[in-house]
Amino acid sequence: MAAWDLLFRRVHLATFAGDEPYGMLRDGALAVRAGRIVWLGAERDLPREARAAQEIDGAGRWLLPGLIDCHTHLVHAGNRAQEFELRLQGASYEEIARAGGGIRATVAATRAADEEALVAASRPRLDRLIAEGVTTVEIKSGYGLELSAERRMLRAARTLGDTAPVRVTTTFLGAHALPPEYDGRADDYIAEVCDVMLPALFREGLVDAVDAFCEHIAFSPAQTEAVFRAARALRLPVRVHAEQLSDSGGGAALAARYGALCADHLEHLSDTGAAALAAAGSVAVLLPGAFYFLRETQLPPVARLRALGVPIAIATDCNPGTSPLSSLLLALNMACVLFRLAPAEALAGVTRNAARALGRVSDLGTLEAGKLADLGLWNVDAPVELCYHLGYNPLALRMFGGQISGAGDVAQG
Ligand code: DI6
Ligand code: FE
Repeated sequence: MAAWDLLFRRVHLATFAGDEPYGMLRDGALAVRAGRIVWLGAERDLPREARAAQEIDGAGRWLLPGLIDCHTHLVHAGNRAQEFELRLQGASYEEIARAGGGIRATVAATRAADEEALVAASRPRLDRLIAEGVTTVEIKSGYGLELSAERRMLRAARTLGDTAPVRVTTTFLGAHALPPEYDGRADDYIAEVCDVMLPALFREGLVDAVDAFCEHIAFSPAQTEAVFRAARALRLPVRVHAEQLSDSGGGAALAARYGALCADHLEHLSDTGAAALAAAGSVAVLLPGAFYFLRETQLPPVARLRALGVPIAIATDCNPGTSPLSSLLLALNMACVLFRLAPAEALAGVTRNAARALGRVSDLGTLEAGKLADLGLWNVDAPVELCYHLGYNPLALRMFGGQISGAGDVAQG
């Protein structure tokens, strides 16, 4: 048999494949060749002739799929700490947005930054995710709101992915907010998004998916649908920010009609909306960081989503206005404590279901032979500990595409 590149021995596996919540396989082993998982199973079933160029003794640690943060606005300039202070004095997020702060403040800072500055400002956030075992990150545009600035954001996202051990998928979110120069002309801006910005950025290879913010402070269902039609014409998958602040637009159901990969936020999702997601097979991406930071009280309908079999993913929503969060581990904890997800559900939400939300489930998100060898080895007695600790990162070793990229105190032979 061909020699393996690397073999993990004496590990417990949480595969997130199959029906059992964690997909646990105790006393296991996992082999990697040419950047992919080629064998996994109980260690006692290792083929007698198994040979590997390198062996790692896991010493009873837990091996999980690399974590996936499937919703971020990680590329941006500046921060909005002053707005945080105002909100603590009583101003609401919507009031600040209506007064020209909010997203527009970050748009001004982002427009003023060149590509290099965007990369430099964003890299520490990405590094913090990587340090927690994240191997795939979705990054949206949406703070440029004009062709050249949206391009800089997406190019910065690609550069980050090309220069760090992480897969970056990009999402064009031109329909995030109305830029000030289009005040009172939202339909004209949407036409620019659909007819000029999206086709140009797509041709430049900068767009993997298309998103829109469907909300009374952002874009209407009709405007959102125009964006989806433009995406469909380019055969790009769509996703949506919907039912975050209100159940105003039925954005999730609309996205479902366009076969959306996922619908995100969803605190105010109606039963009809949930049923539409179920019928379309779309993932519900829940963002507990934004819920927490906005002191939202309306909980997303987790029980309903569960009952309908809608896959649930969890992400940081890393952004300067509503979720200045660059810890996916903390998002896991919040998903359990605030949204009452079971730890196995939360973890499936940053592995298997997050991969599905990115349309990458054939390659990523579970430990299965044939998938890419993006893995995390964790210094824990059980996977639930990834959700349990606050402010503690038990990552022992991280593997990206078969390469070890960040090792702690793990013995390597
Ligand atoms: N929903 C959010 O939570 C972020 N964007 C969105 O559509 C907020 C973005 C910001 O406030 O900068
Ligand atoms: Fe978001």
